[in-house]
Amino acid sequence: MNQLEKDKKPILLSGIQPSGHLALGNYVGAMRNWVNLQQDYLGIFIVVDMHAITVRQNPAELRKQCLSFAAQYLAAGIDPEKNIIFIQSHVHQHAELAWILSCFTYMGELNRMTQFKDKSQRYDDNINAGLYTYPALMAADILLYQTDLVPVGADQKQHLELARDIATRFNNTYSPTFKVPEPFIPKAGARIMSLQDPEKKMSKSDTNENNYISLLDPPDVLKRKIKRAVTDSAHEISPDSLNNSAIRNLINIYSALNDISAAEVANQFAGQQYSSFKGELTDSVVNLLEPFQHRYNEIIGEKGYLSDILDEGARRAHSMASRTMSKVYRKIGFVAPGHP
Ligand code: ATP
Ligand code: LTN
Repeated sequence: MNQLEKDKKPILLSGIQPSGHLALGNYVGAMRNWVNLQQDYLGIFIVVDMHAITVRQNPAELRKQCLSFAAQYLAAGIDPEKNIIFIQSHVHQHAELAWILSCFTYMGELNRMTQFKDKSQRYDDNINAGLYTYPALMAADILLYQTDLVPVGADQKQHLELARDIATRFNNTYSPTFKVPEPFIPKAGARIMSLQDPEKKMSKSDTNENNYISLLDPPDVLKRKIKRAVTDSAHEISPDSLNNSAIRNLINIYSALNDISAAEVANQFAGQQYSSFKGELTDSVVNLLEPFQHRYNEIIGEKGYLSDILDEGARRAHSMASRTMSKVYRKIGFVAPGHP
């Protein structure tokens, strides 16, 4: 192994759909870990617009959100000098590998995906084939770059396991081609629940804005949303609060933001009124989001800066992806262009 290979960092890859508004669940479940892990990995962070169109999007809004999400990746602390950030549709190999991998994915496997079941209930007027084959595109995103680690929230575990199965199946059919990636699911904050309905996950494209905290909500809106978050009929925090899904969720958010366990939070605030705990929680959220929003406003105001980063990201991603694609095409028996 030469020095260059020894210096090569392992690859970390993740993506978020530019649908709705980036929410606190996305931050603690995914983005925060991207930032923490970037020292030891080469990070590849994608704005997955091709995934977003599995649900109908307004074109002008989608265009705007793609850039806004990329700016929020940077505002969260992703270093564009050390990582690769780009928009999925700028790198054509994602669509190409997705097709190949869909031929290595069984319908029985896709039928078991809970995200497909949930989204086909939520969008029952548009249960399209893309929504169904979505996991093959996600596997392509990951496998194109010989990814080592994929930091995501708990809801993506099933998709990741399928990506591993697809990679293993392809490797066993031909010969080792794809690295089989490992998931990274955080201990705290992997599944933040809705503020109004703690039985369902906080989702950034929820039609009720009171269900989620947007990373771009101004402090008065954050305060109002937390104040209105559902609780139970008790009035104060106790160790028993962890048995109630609504309070447990608020405790989990506080725990994730302050790096202390949920049990410690329940002990620390035992005897305090819900309203006073909510005040502390609001402070934690504002402390996180104020500097974040400040950085975001600077970045989004400088359009040239952002597009240079995204162009450079797509260029580097394209070159890495084309290496994997030529291996894949050769292994499956496609004739190379120019060699009839
Ligand atoms: P949508 O509502 O638009 O379908 P979403 O909020 O579920 O979106 P995704 O784009 O599907 O967001 O997810 C982006 C990342 O955020 C993924 O890694 C996902 O696991 C994580 N994530 C999403 N929601 C939560 C949540 N409530 N708690 C923790 N992590 C989450
Ligand atoms: N399916 C993911 C988003 C996603 C992703 C990825 C995450 C698309 N491609 C690759 C990690 C790696 C979701 O959160 N809905």
